[in-house]
Amino acid sequence: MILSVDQIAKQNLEHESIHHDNFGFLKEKLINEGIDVSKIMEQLTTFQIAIPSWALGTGGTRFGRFSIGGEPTTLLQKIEDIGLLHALTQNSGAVSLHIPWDKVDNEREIKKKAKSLGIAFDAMNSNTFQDQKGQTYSYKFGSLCNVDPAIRQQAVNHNLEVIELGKKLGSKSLTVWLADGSNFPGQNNFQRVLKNTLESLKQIYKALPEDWKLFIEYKPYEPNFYSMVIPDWGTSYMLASHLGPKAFTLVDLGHHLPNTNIEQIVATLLLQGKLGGFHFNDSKYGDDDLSVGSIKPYALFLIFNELVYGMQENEKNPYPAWMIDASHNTKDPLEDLIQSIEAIKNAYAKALLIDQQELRKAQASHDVVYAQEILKKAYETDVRPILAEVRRLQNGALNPLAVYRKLNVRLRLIEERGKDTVASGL
Ligand SMILES: [Mn+2]
Repeated sequence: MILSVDQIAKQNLEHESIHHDNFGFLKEKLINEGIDVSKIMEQLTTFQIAIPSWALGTGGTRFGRFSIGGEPTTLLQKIEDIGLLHALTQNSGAVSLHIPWDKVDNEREIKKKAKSLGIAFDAMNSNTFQDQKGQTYSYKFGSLCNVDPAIRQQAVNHNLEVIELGKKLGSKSLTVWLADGSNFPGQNNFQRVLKNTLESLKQIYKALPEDWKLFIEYKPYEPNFYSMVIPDWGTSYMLASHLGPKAFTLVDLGHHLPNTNIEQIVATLLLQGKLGGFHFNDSKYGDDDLSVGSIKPYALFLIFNELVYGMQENEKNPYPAWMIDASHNTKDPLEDLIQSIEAIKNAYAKALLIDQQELRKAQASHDVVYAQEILKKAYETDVRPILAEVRRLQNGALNPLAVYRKLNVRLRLIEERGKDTVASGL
């Protein structure tokens, strides 16, 4: 299924006059406050968020999985679904593949389909946290960290294959997330597994093309519950620093213990030029993979405040790679992704409204109250008319969720693909 520009434009007619009033009012108000609205709109236009191929089916838990119907079963169908999202939102023009969940046996066709829908290939994701059919060695006791060199080599080789595949597709980065760790004290020698991991990563790093980046993700617990080999940003940063200039830390919002000050981590990594990428989601307790902004929208805004500052000030930090990393059991995955994209842009747009100059002044004069008020003022501005206008100008939907529902997209996908299809992945 493909949504045409005309179909979306026709749906926009219904919302157009209210939108026109809302946007006009907000634009005038912001201009009166000295804000460069067109610059903000430019920044929002170029902002593209990658969609992981595994977010297009209903996510499973270890207790059960409830298919929504019409789920994409092939990579071509997954790219088509991202095409639907991109047509509506104009901000999801990239896909992040997961190997071996995504079967790429027809590269040419896949590249052609992606190109026709305006979709680029973002980071490749390797998987050494599961055993695959026919695999020689098991990752039950770790992959890149394993005490057995043959198991480590198998895991390294898998990553090298993923790089090769990514080269063919036009990807420029590899994300490594390791489930490696231990469940009980004494199971692992902490120093040895960390050293093994670094040595394995060095082999992977050596195979990276010149213009590629390696992203190292961290996570404090789960699936291992006593220790993880890369539990925090400090360990990831240390590994990335040892590897060299093409290696970076990747921050996944859900991979922190409750109440961690993620915005401070973001600031530190930016200062060091080592923030490579971002995985968006939200959580109440742990790695809950809830929709972005559904639980802690203010924290998301504060994170974007640091990102906006860092993207301006820290020239040696490359432009970060943005991706949504969430998986749901209860919502239509496409509706959920529309909500997530909107929440991310909402936080970004609000952060762009912050009066940085005034904030510096407040900080210099130790005016704590005023500093907080500056942030609050930006946060409490309803920026949705700006987001809608940016979409309209790019032929997207004024209200993506309303259009998705009005055109019965899910129903049409079920008619096309069947009720019982299950997307590959978790
Ligand atoms: Mn992640």
